[in-house]
Amino acid sequence: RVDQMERRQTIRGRGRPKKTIREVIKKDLEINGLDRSMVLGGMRGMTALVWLGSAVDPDEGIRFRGMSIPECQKKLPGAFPGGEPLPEAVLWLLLTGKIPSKAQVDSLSKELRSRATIPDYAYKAIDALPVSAHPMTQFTTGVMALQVQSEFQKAYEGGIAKARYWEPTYEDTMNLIARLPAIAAYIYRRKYKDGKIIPLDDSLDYGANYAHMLGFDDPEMLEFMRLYISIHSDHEGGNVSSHTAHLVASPLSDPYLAFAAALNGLAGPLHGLANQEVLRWIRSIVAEFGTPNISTEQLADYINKTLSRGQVVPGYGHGVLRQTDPRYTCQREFALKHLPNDPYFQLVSKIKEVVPPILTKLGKVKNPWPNVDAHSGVLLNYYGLTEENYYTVLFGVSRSFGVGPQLIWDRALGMPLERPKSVTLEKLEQLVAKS
Ligand code: FCX
Repeated sequence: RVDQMERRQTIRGRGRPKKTIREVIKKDLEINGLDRSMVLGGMRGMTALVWLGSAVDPDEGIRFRGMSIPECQKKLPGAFPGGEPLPEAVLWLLLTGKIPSKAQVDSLSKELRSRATIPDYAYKAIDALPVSAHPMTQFTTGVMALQVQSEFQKAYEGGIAKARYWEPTYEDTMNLIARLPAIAAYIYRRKYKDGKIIPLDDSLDYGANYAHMLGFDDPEMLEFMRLYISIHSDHEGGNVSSHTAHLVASPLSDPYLAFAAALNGLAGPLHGLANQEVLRWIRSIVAEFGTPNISTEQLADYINKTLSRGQVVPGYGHGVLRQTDPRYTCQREFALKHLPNDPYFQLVSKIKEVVPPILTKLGKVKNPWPNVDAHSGVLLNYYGLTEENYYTVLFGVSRSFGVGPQLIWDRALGMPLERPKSVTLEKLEQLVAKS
């Protein structure tokens, strides 16, 4: 116990309250080629990855193979004329860089359905966990169970040549993407409903089928799921989940192993879990005042209270973006069209007015604007998917559409093992002292 206290004390002494190296480095020092934003700033602003599918502009936001979200909405085939882009169309675009025809998208939908068989042991692996386990823990477990069928692992053991690595990677990726909705829906049904599996409907596309297997058949919800999966698919390569997948795949771990690791990163509250946190936070506001119809002053007080507790305002801020996230904007447009009078949507709109000036006033927040997670929860809640702890699973299914194609390209391009250099704190302190 004494030893334990000593260990803790050593860390505490080095921690944030003290004037440590972190504060010294914050003075924008550049020492011997070591940029503080790389070494101590979570590698912000460091370009270190090739990512084919998408790129994020700080002001304009995401572009999928050069196309903005409104362009995708205009040019990619939907389930009906003028409908939201089908996720399969986004997958085709991210993988090939080309805009598919409706017939090509339909054939991809069919192919994914044909690959969607789930081995019984994957359900059993999930069943081994208590129902109380967080849905993301159950999800990663299900993905790890699917890994048993990895084509890449089999091919590697069989001595496949380097030039052909991408082929079994392609098979694994397509199988994984195809199987995720059934695994994800099983977790939802098991944790929140009667546990009965709703089988895949051969007449439905990917997004609609996922909603259907969860137990939702309202055409508006099916359409929202198509939009949801499309906009959550990819966000260039440096975000935690995408980068994790790329990193873990770099020593030739197969797509299942890489994607399970990515999910574990997505499950962090500063990344994909933020969508869960947003709805939880909105509910706490409603609980505090007994109604979502609150005044601007009441809302500002609540936001300040959140900050004074040392917590972040979930759904606001971003590592790269410096304006409102276009993924927020397109969800807002969807809500304005379909649920303009929903009191939770109206509260979200009010939050968007009140939060940015408060965060700006703090003087340290680089982006006070809403991100994708600030909006998705109220839409899902409106359509009856009220269990916010499940929301990151939806994000996870969607993220496979961005991560998967890149893993195929990583192998096709022969991308090397990732191995950046680190530096000890002592060495860093010596460099600072000398500078
Ligand atoms: N509320 C309160 N404080 C915030 C904040 C917020 N929404 N956003 C940033 N800050 C704080 C940071 O915590 C940091 O404080 P510190 O210096 O005391 O540690 C300071 O402002 C500077 O951070 P900044 O450089 O602006 O932002 P980062 O790149 O470090 O972090 C995230 C970006 C997204 C992690 C941060 O804005 C945040 O915590 N937001 C809330 C959680 C969230 O919505 N995450 C989802 C992001 C995204 F869309 C996704 O991945 O899904």
